[in-house]
Amino acid sequence: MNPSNISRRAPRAILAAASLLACNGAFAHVTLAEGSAATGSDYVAAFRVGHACKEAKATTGLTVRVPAGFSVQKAEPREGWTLASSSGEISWKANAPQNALPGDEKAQFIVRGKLEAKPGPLWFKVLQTCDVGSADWAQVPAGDTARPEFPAARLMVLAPGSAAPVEVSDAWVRRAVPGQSGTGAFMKLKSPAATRLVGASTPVAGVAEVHEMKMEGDTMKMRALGQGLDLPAGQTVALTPGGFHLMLMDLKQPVAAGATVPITLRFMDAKGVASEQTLQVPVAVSAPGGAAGDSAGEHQHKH
Ligand SMILES: [Cu+2]
Repeated sequence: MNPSNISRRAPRAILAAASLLACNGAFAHVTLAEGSAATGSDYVAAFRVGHACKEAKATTGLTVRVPAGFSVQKAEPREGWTLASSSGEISWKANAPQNALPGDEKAQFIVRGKLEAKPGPLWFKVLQTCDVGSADWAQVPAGDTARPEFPAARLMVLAPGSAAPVEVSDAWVRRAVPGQSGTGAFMKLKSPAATRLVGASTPVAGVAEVHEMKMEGDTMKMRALGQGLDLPAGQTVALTPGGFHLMLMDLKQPVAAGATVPITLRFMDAKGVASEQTLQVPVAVSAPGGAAGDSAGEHQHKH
């Protein structure tokens, strides 16, 4: 393994750990700290355990069923736990109740190996055993929107040199009436690997920028994010009216409700790999699904 890879990974692991503190439902699952990696690369599978099984007080064991396409080089032992590996399985088991992982503590169980799978999702099924009961994180979602109760841990395997695609959902552009010079685009972004939204473009506007809207005293102020917007691995970042947003300025044509606007997002990941994704974004008067509170101000652009 290239040592520079290790040092680059470390800060991200810390970031991931920090984001665990802002605990949300997603971390109830067993997930991989680094959600994407290139085929042919050395990969550190760090399984994050964020809580005990339902109604249990502590995690007492973890068994990872290693999928084809990942060849294990080394599993990291855990103090006070017994590490065992057999063909296709790696398990850690607490030697005594006092070595178990308390439900309110988070830990990572680490397996190093080489990724040989073809690009696409690779699923690691993980059995978590507890003082009471167990949870088998082994369900493979049927589609992109499926949310099984016990999902397996997902690794997005990438072609070498390519960036992990960012998941975009609930995207919309606020309609602009004729004569209006600017409007905003909003969406949710979730990247499997740490990346940054560094820019955007669209044929309907002369300029598209990543903006932040913030209260300063009692005035709402907007500013362009020159460094772009951070997308921490696996975390949903929402672009909303009143928060981060894409500002479309110097509109070339009316942006009418019901129309669709192509928007190209530009990303730069933590390894410096640039990528683009083009979306077809519907135009609406307000957030689809009727999210309240965004009718204040037709998104006038004042700095
Ligand atoms: Cu703005």
